[in-house]
Amino acid sequence: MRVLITGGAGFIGANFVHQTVEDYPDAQVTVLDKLTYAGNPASLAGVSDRITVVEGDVADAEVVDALVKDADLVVHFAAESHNDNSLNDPSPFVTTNLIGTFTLLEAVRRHGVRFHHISTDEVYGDLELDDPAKFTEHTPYNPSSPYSSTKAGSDLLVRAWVRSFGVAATLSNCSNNYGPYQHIEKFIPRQITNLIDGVRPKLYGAGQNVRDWIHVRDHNTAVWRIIEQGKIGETYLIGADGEKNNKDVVELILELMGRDPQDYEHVADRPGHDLRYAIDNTRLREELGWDPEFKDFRSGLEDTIAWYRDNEDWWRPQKAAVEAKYAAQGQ
Ligand code: NAD
Ligand code: TDX
Repeated sequence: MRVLITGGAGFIGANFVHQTVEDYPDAQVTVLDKLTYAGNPASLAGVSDRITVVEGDVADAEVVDALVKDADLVVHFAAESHNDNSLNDPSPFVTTNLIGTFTLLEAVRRHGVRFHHISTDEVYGDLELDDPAKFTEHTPYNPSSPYSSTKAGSDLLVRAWVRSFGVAATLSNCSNNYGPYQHIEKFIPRQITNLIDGVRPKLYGAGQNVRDWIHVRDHNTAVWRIIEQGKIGETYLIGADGEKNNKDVVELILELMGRDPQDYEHVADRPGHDLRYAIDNTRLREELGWDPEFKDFRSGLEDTIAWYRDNEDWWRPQKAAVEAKYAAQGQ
């Protein structure tokens, strides 16, 4: 099986590459990645002799066509992924998330290649804090940010290419991931690395916003399950019942790192900040029999803290620039 993994040098993609090499020893893995600020070849160092890495843009039709032609399966992770960046400059979000997905869809259509599209629960907008509801596969799309709206648009392109052109695609929309190799601009690794540096964690607004945390390894086992057993044209929601508000997460990180749980600061809130995400994973569990491995957030977080402590070489080169950018916007 020849697998083309787009965005394989990013957080979830790199973890997916590691898991694929481990669990599918016969797979021939090619990574297509533009190596933007978020792509780090060091995340693939341990498997570099087992994979081929091509530096290129998913919106470049020529590069994409040549790689898709030689693949049996495309797993599409590549995206601009950070909400805060999308508020500062939406342009690369439109190009990568919309044009990039369109370019891949045209190539898999031409060459009859199986496609799996990786997306986010943010396409559904947000829920009220006191609403017992969760997102399901039938929740109407209602994205809030330039990031989530371009992801929503990319999902709709995939659905249309399935219906109109018979492309063999599945889709998955996952909740917030945590784990190794996550860029330090993101909430959890930002606070862990701040604490390693003796800096207080930064909570946007009052910290009441709720995210539904899942370990990246569980996201990726679900993706493989959908690729192998999912129905073509269908969407599966991926989540592991991990709802927590940001304040509780910061307090837990502080506690696990041996600090006073109240020793954090409130900073400027994100404009348009989604209140709450929550995934109903019934379909994935009941139809595909998937079950997460990391059921205890506390121990998953402990492992993640240990990873950032042990891998300072991986994140240190980016820390000063990330914090300077946040400081300039009062965050
Ligand atoms: P990331 O920002 O860590 O990685 C993105 C990768 O894509 C990087 O390696 C980057 O270099 C690459 N890339 C960006 N633009 C490209 C382009 N034009 N051509 C080729 N490569 C390009 O993102 P992530 O957190 O690993 O997210 C991966 C996917 O999962 C995204 O599609 C995202 O929407 C989705 N997702 C993420 C989460 C989460 O919690 N992080 C949750 C649900 C869904
Ligand atoms: O310093 C911070 N302080 C803070 O309170 C940062 C960076 C974030 N936050 C808050 C904002 C969110 O409520 O923490 C929460 C999580 O923030 P992010 O890590 O930026 O994630 P989020 O915006 O929820 O989006 C993430 O999950 C869904 C990924 O970045 C997306 O790619 C994915 O689709």
